[in-house]
Amino acid sequence: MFCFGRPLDSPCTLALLVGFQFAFVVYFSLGGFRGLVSVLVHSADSEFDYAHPHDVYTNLSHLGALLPAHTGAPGKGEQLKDCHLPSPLLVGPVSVRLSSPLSLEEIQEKNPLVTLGGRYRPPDCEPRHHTAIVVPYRNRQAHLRSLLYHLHPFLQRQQLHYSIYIVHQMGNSTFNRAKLLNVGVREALREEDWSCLFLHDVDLLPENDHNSYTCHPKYPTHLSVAMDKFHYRLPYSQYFGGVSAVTPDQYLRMNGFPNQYWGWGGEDDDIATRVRLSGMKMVRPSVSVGHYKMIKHKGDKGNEQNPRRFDLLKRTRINWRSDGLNSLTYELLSKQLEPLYTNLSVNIGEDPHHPLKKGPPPRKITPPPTKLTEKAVPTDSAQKTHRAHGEWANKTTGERGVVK
Ligand code: UD2
Ligand code: MN
Repeated sequence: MFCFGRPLDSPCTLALLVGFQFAFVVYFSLGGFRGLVSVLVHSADSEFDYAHPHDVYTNLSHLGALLPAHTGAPGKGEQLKDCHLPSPLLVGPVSVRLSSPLSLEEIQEKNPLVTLGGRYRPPDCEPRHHTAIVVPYRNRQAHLRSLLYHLHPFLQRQQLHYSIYIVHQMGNSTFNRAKLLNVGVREALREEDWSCLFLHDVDLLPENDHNSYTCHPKYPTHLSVAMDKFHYRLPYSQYFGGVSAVTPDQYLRMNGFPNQYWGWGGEDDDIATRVRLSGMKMVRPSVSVGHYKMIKHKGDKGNEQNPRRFDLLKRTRINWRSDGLNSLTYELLSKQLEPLYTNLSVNIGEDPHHPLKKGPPPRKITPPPTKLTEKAVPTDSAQKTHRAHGEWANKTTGERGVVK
């Protein structure tokens, strides 16, 4: 108002122009509207003091005293009360050990209530949530130890019934994260009626135990919204990488995850698109809660960038009904109940486009769990015809198998 009616080259108009320019630069350098909102929300939300985190084993020592009762014969007529909501054991921000993880034996000693296969149930109350943590894995020993050291006490403080499944891709074929997740979900559900399935990178450590490892009843959840790697901001709105969670029903509805992404990248965006195409949306915790640290690492041998990912992503709309849970083939080589996790060693075959590809894909198909019934998997009519004869053929990869 002060400047109205003044010539364009007046100092006041120039100051306004410079001011606007500065505001634009700040706006875009923060990543537009979303970035601005996240910064404002972040600074307004001072409820958590990340500068003074708690030790990740805080509040758990008293549980050790309950050990004899915990290991005693179950069902002695005495019914446990439902666990309190929210868990009284939560502390908020927890510190993360990024270097020199303890040995597996030392981690085991720190977690006396974790039973064979990496399973846990609160000893003093009836859990309200049943969560399977599924980790795609190959050749990341040190990261795995960091994850186990950190995640076991984290989940115990949330008073969950949980189990950790490491889905170990055997052999030297190109890594396939999404296919390993499909295998992990299927094997986990064969074992137990989990209400929530967590899809968890091995190198991501949650920094706030208010970030609940439970599922939203209607929609898939993306949890790793604020990572140190991305300066504690969401990199883009459809981002679904890192740590996410689905119920078995949501998983069925989106026909699981794609099997065709060999190598690094693209599969997380495909999964995000499946969520949308199957009529769902994704939900997230707030930026102030969804804090994670990623252990720094270089790219792995056998997980080079997938040059086909952009082409594949263009075809998610066409492929999602035929590529996923309903076209999954693999061979379960072994299942070992380790003290801190269940190890699933699997042969998931080879990238059919790899120049050095040899041999056919694995033929043996493990029977699906009762919960993963075919009728809930979206199909097109051509697929139905194949499966009417108890046989399916994946039109895209040519993989064949028998549905039991
Ligand atoms: C990003 C995503 C990740 C995934 C990936 C692309 C984040 C935090 N994570 O991770 O979810 O979408 O991009 O594929 O943005 N792994 C092994 N051994 C290997 C290779 C991979 O165990 O040789 C597993 C492990 O669990 C790892 C995950 O696959 O955390 C993702 O691979 P990455 O960590 O190399 O990729 P990154 O950090 O770019
Ligand atoms: Mn990583």
